Amino acid sequence: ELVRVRRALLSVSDKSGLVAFAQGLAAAGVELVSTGGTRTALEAAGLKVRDVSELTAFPEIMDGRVKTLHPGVHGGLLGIRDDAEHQAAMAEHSIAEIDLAVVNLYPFEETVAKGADYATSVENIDIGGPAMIRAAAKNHAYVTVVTDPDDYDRVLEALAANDGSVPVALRRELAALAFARTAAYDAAVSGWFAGELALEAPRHRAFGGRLVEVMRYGENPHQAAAFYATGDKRPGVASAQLLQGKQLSYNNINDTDAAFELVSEFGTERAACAIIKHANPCGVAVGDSLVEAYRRALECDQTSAFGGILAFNQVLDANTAEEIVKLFTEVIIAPDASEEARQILSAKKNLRLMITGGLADPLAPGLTVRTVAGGLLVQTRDNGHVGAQDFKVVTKRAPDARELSDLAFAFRVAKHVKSNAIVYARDGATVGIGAGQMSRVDSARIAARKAEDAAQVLGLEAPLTRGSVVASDAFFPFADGLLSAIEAGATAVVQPGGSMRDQDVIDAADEAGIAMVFTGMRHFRH
Ligand code: 93A
Repeated sequence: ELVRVRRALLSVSDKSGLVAFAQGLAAAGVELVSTGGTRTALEAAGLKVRDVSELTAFPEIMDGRVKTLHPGVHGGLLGIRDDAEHQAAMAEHSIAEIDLAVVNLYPFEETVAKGADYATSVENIDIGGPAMIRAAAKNHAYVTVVTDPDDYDRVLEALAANDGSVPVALRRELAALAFARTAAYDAAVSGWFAGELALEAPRHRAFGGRLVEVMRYGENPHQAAAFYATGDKRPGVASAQLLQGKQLSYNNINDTDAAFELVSEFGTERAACAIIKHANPCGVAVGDSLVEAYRRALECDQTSAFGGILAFNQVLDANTAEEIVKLFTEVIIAPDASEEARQILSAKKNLRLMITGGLADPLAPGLTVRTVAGGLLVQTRDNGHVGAQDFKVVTKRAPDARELSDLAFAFRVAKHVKSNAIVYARDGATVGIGAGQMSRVDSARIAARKAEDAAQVLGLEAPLTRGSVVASDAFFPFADGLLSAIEAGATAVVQPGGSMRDQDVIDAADEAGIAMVFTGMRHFRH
């Protein structure tokens, strides 16, 4: 089971930790073989290194596109050490055994992230590196493969403890890591292509990501968790910069994503704020200033907003920051924050402030993935968008201009509320949100109840649902949900339509004298 490491092939783009590792290998009596750039780095540190062309009897050609893709390398990595025929082939073709492959890849992900052009990105797709990594990993019964500088020390320790060998358990683990790395690499390449060519079908891309950080725990403390980046650098929680506060938790990342995707729906024309708890909004508003949007979003459900996530669609200013610090908030995400605002927020040590550099594009293509037992469910993201211009009036009364603008606002928010979603809105602010119920009428009742609670908190005589509009993420299957909304005081309704009983629902609306529009598009979100 123990194979003595006599020869190592080193070919790395990320040269961190390389010299110390190679020095350790040389001290353990391992012969070093390298490709051009790696060899230069090692020789500069005074190490004795053979060039890979000595194994291939072939020079690097085509600007390095072909440097290790040769039987002299791949035979040395793949040959079975105790197979007589393999050994004979190696002897016949003068193939030297390679016991250790130290390879990390052309920085494709980083190159793309820097905004490189198409040709440069393509040139950074490593071919020879993954081939070597996969060959060494396949032959892990004899060969050790290292793809991450973080593992260099472990390998040196293993060599020291095992008389110049790497135990099979570590070889197996490193092989597993190697395939995880090449899988993530190819997923990044396919994701880049899908983005460049606007290919939307799930079959156009593989799924994978690069491990960015391990979290202290997952959704609950007894669950382990990690964050993987897919390489997509569009503005959002994955690419955002954390300006202050400790690392985000699993739930924080999930909620912050929900918050930022929602607030990005409003573009930059008017200031907007979304407050999120448990991935659902508990208040959303637009306003003439960010602070006004924040205050109005907060009024929707101040009780739930405690310890929430705030998202803004414009540069966070001092006025808004002054208001925010009055309440306990977990995370703020915004395109940017002024110097003054940063100063004010810095007083709150545990508050996380994230800046994205821009807004997410709600119309952008892309895929969403979730796991089910034994599989992945993949779909194109919900980039569907209907505005007031798409609404079809189905009642005798048409909504007036104010109602129309609130209907568009409410339906946009409803898209980001877990189904069944009911959203009451008035003057560009949510006034009651019902989320995640198994029956639509329950969501309608809960939203109205929450508006009553809010009225009490604010000291109002009547809940703000009086004279509001209401949005439903999917059609009302019966008139009961609508009747509940009418009872709460809604004067206009937006819903997709398409129920067998649409006519019952339209009749109920007409009878109450309210206006109703159909969108023809639903926004389930689970
Ligand atoms: O261009 S390649 O796809 N063709 C190859 O034959 C090849 N062999 C190693 N890229 C290849 N590599 C990569 O070169 C390695 O994966 C590593 O990232 C890099 C190391 O090159 P250098 O030692 O010249 O810096």
